[in-house]
Amino acid sequence: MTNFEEFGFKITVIGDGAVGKTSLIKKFTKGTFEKDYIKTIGTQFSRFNKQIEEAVINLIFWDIAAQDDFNFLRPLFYRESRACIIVCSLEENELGEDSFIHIKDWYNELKKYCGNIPVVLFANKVDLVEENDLDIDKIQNIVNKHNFLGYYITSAKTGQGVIDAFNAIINELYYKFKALSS
Ligand code: G3D
Ligand code: MG
Repeated sequence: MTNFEEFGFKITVIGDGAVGKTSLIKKFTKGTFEKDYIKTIGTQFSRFNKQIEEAVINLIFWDIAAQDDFNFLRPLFYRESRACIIVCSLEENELGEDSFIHIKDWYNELKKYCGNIPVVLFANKVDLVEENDLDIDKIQNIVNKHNFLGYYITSAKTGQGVIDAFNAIINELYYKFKALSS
């Protein structure tokens, strides 16, 4: 009989409103997940299980609703996060541009509550832009500046890049904690 090892990871998903956080999580979990929206604390969480090698990974994604009313609950939102996904939107309008400028603010908040946990950047809504015209240097520079693990170009609408992006951060956590536990 195989002895399955179990890991549980909380991953927080942050970024400006309407960049696609909830849509990305839905796309990755194929909508088959258990979903709870906690209106009172402005947070949605989604559970998802995945098997890697001989291990079962229990994931819980905490998806911030970014309402300022809930600032006092930020410590609860961030508590015990093992990794973080910061989402911005590539769309060429104020929402997209602001979401890029605010990456540093989200990152600073994360650091305040979680210290140095692994962070990946998802640049979402690529379906709304001409991919060949993307300023990749601008994205790479912010990744280098903050020491993010990397960036992924995604579309929650078409699914482009979504599975690979989530799997990258999950694999990173799995191999890190597997090494620690053996
Ligand atoms: P949030 O959780 O970050 O606030 P949502 O963002 O997931 O609620 O998405 C906000 C809006 O953007 C939604 O539109 C959603 O369908 C859309 N969206 C999310 N990801 C993508 C994407 O990759 N491409 C495109 N074209 N749209 C996307 P509505 O109209 O439902 O509010
Ligand atoms: Mg949302």
